[in-house]
Amino acid sequence: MHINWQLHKLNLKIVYYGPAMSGKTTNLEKIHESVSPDKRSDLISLNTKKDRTLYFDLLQLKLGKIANLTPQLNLYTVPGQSFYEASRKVVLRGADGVVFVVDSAPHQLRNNLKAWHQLNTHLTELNVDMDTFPIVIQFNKQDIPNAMSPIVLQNVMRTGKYPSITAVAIHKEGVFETLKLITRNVITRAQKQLQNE
Ligand SMILES: Nc1nc2c(ncn2[C@@H]2O[C@H](COP(=O)(O)OP(=O)(O)OP(=O)(O)O)[C@@H](O)[C@H]2O)c(=O)[nH]1
Ligand SMILES: [Mg+2]
Repeated sequence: MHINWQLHKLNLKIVYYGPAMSGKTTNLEKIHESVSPDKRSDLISLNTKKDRTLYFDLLQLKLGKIANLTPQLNLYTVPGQSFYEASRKVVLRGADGVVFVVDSAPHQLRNNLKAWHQLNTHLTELNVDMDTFPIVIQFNKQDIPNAMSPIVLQNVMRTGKYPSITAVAIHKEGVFETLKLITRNVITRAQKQLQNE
């Protein structure tokens, strides 16, 4: 959270994290498509030739005022491919909340688990208290044949203490539900922090 008191601006950062190809960039593309241009920035994507995220994507959204401040949401994605671990950690720095995008394909389970454990490690290293930090789990790609059910994924990945949404991001299903939930949790936490200042 960063406040510019002169401009009355509250900057909040939400990071979409998860294994390669789980649909993180697709979430931002769908939000970008659906929000009117006066309330959002362009979608900035730094991609490889094959459309894989190279460093991050960024989309900024304007929200209505809270406590005389105009909040701006900065939505980032991390690159999921395993060799970009250092970039993921840089993008996570300063996050106010995380959406963990799960790929529900059974053969991706190992990659989901690896990414989830890595997120936990990075947040711990960044001194984030995982008990109070806003995290939403998105069980994406529920449309594919043999998709693992959210309940099974939740049990295997032990994500049960965090709220979750099922999604088919390519069809926009669950994309805004996820965004609303993480935004609500991030704003609630920011308001508490502002009251304590
Ligand atoms: N069937 C299906 N495909 C999806 C869904 N969401 C995303 N995809 C597809 O999965 C592929 C990868 O999506 P991206 O959004 O680029 O994935 P990413 O998580 O950003 O990948 P990295 O940038 O490499 O980490 C694309 O071909 C998407 O169209 C979904 O809900 N169902
Ligand atoms: Mg991507």
